[in-house]
Amino acid sequence: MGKSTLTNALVGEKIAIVSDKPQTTRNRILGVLNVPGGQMVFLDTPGLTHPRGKLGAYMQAQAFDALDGADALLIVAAAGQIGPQDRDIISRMGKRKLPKILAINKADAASRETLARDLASLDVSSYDDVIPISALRGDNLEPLKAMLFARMPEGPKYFPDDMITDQPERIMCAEIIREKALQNLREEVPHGVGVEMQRIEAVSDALTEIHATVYVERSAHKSIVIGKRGSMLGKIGTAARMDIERLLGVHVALKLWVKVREDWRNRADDLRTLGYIREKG
Ligand SMILES: Nc1nc2c(ncn2[C@@H]2O[C@H](COP(=O)(O)OP(=O)(O)OP(=O)(O)O)[C@@H](O)[C@H]2O)c(=O)[nH]1
Ligand SMILES: [Mg+2]
Repeated sequence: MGKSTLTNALVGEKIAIVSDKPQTTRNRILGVLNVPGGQMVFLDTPGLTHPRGKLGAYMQAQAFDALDGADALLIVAAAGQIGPQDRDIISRMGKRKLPKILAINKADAASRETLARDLASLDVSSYDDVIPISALRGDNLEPLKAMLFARMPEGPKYFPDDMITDQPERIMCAEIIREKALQNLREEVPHGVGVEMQRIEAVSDALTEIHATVYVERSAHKSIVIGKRGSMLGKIGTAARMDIERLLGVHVALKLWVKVREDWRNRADDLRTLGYIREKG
């Protein structure tokens, strides 16, 4: 759909990881955008799909918890890829009593005809606005921001100007590693990847050492993640290190270990270790 790509584009910084694999986002990701005359806080969430297992239930809860107290709902669908499940969500969310905007994303990759067909086939009567956008190219994002801002109630400013997300650096580092795993691995392997930060240590002003463990669900997956003579882990590690260096602004020595935790996505203790803990409820 491009929810996280859109969140990053709206706040103007990379705060949410992105990949072409479904169910990339597992937590609610908060992003802050200051505009003339106000501030908007975006909550990027996992998709509203049907959950599987304990991690799936956690992800659903993250998405629904974010609805509580929201001032507006921005539903993102992908042009030319709107399936029965999307239609169901669009219609169910249409019943919510708050301002609702439907963004048809990936307009860059769809023809005018496809967009027109999508729009004609959807019941959007309960939505306040419908807008085609491209989160990737940035098309129509200014009008979208204006639409959202127009629906915002007046209230206190929640975050200081220099704060763009509430995620601690260690979580962002773990997410970057997971992103590189998602981007480089295939089939069912990436979905069973979890990253635990072991240690972040500034060894000097210019160098930080980071130790992290990559969890996988099966020993066969462990060999895939490590790759021939460590080639896959090296690729994931190098890509992650470069992004982490940009984030932290120092040189980073990144040490990755791979560990098998059978069925961790269904184990409460493992979910807790990896930071998948509900703050409420
Ligand atoms: N062509 C095109 N691709 C896009 C656009 N926005 C996102 N994508 C691609 O769509 C894929 C999914 O993007 P994400 O931002 O991770 O989507 P998401 O909705 O956050 O996905 P989950 O977190 O898994 O629910 C990535 O490969 C993006 O590069 C867009 O406007 N145009
Ligand atoms: Mg996402």
